[in-house]
Amino acid sequence: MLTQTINEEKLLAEFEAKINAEIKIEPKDWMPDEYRKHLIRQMSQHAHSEVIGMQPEGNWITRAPSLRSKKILLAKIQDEGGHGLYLYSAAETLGVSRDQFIQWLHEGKAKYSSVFNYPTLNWADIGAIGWLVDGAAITNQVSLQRTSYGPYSRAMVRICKEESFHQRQGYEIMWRMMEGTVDQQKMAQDAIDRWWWPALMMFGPHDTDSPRTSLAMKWRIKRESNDQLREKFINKTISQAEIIGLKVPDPNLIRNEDGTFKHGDINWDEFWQVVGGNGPCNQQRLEHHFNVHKEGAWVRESAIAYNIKHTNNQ
Ligand code: BYC
Repeated sequence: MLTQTINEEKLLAEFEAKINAEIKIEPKDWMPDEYRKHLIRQMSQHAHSEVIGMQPEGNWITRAPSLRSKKILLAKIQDEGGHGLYLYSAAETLGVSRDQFIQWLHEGKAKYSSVFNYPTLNWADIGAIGWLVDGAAITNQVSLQRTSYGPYSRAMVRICKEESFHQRQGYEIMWRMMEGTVDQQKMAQDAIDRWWWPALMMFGPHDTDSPRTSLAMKWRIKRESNDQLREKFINKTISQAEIIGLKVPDPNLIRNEDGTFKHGDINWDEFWQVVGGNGPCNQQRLEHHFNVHKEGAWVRESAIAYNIKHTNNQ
């Protein structure tokens, strides 16, 4: 027993020394159970967010206002599906199967980002998602490129490249609408009014109310805290809004002397309601995923059958 404890202490010290030296932890390396569990939870939730996040945008593929905008939207949504796949694969290196991740999602045991439980009511919402939701996501993901777990970090490098295109295409939609008719300008303002606060909530609770942050920062899973990232996001986004004539819906926003901003109070009751399954679209999103997953079973079975046949013939 004593030998086992000494051995574990030695392994933990080696693990932490690697992290402090910025050496990535790889799947076959020893890691504390808590580190593995945190990653399984965060990475699978991240993967689910990418895949569930396809739904609010998918709603507008048939109604995109031009062939160009339809092609861009289709490509973007496909990218999100791809991000989900990289992330599920990276999370599987921690010893949990993709089937298990999906089952946890369907049973309500795994979360996905709160922001995808809001509806997309008009075309400007597609602009707002790209600009604000992808903009918030990329702020977090740039930081996660330096996460201590190798497969997660490498998935983030690739995802960030695509995400920056997503952010720009969303901003372009908003900018075009602000150059358009008064009705189009109103639609754009209405979209930012509805998406601003959910985008700020994506970063999670304030640091003082975030139970997971302290260990995640110690082991460099998270490199910046929820509040630090949220501040980065508002500081870059508010000037982008001003350039095209949009206003963020925050009457208590403070402009600091150094040009940075302090946002007003976030409605945390709304956040926890949405996280707890009671947002406007939670039920719809999960039901849709469940049904499509069930209907798509034959595709997975055929792929496995093809793979077995192909391998046997080699
Ligand atoms: N929504 O202690 P905390 C995309 C939960 S998709 C729901 O701060 P942590 C895109 C949290 O899980 C990219 N739940 O936790 C796709 C925890 O509950 P559990 C989305 C949230 O993990 C398609 C509890 O609250 N990005 O770009 O240290 C179209 C306490 O929180 C949320 C990611 O998924 C939330 N917003 O920090 C367009 C990023 N916030 O699990 C775009 C990856 C908190 O203990 N994830 N909770 O029951 C992360 O970076 C971190 O997990 C978080 C939370 C910052 C979200």
